[in-house]
Amino acid sequence: MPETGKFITIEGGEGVGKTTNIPFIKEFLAAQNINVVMTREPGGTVLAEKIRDLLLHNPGESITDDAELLLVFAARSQHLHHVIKPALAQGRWVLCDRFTEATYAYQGGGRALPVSAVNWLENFVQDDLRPDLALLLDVPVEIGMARAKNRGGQLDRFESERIEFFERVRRSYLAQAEQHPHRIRLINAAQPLSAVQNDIINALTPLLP
Ligand code: Z5A
Repeated sequence: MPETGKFITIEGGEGVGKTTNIPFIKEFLAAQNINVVMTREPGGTVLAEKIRDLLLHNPGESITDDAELLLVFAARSQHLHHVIKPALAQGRWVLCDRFTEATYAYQGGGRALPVSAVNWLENFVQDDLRPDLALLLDVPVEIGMARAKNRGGQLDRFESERIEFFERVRRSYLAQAEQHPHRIRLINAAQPLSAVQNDIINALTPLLP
């Protein structure tokens, strides 16, 4: 039986640099002969991408916070079953743009839903599967928002939230990193990109074969 692959996620609030750093991580791992399955949440399967579209763009009626939480986990269940678990079982590595740490941050922190509900759904949908490593890119909210704004384009349902929402998201992420330091690596993403990428390499290196 092949060895199980590693499950790496990249997390953080608005404009922290996830999209910027994902190709860098892929290339770094490829240079170590590690072929990575790249995916994202919400999304990663046909149905989960449809759910993403509903969540990010106004579907024609307001979405309750509870429905938002349940939709996120419905998409995650599809994603785990069709993409993540099969890849890991084949010994492949998976690099996922956001995962359940984002649910704690956005639905638990941002929307102020009970963390116990997120935790129950996490156990129900994932059993004991957790990322081997979550790279948490962190910048003060104002910096992230300014970066995202400079990038241009239309704001989605989440990006249209007020600054207090993103402050709660950030607080939740930082609290999670403190609670699970063995699997959530906090990276100061306000540094120049080369320093951020150096920290990413340092976080990934202990997992290399
Ligand atoms: N969501 C949820 O609510 N619950 C969940 O469980 C999950 C998700 C899984 C998906 O958005 C939304 O779903 C997300 C939460 C919700 N909503 N929000 N917000 P997403 O993940 O697809 O996209 P995003 O969060 O909106 O990411 P982003 O705004 O695209 O940011 P980013 O990818 O982290 O940033 P970037 O595009 O790489 O960088 C932004 C700019 O900064 C860009 O111009 C870069 O060139 C620049 N940059 C990057 N790094 C640096 C450094 N180090 N210095 C200077 N400039 C930099």
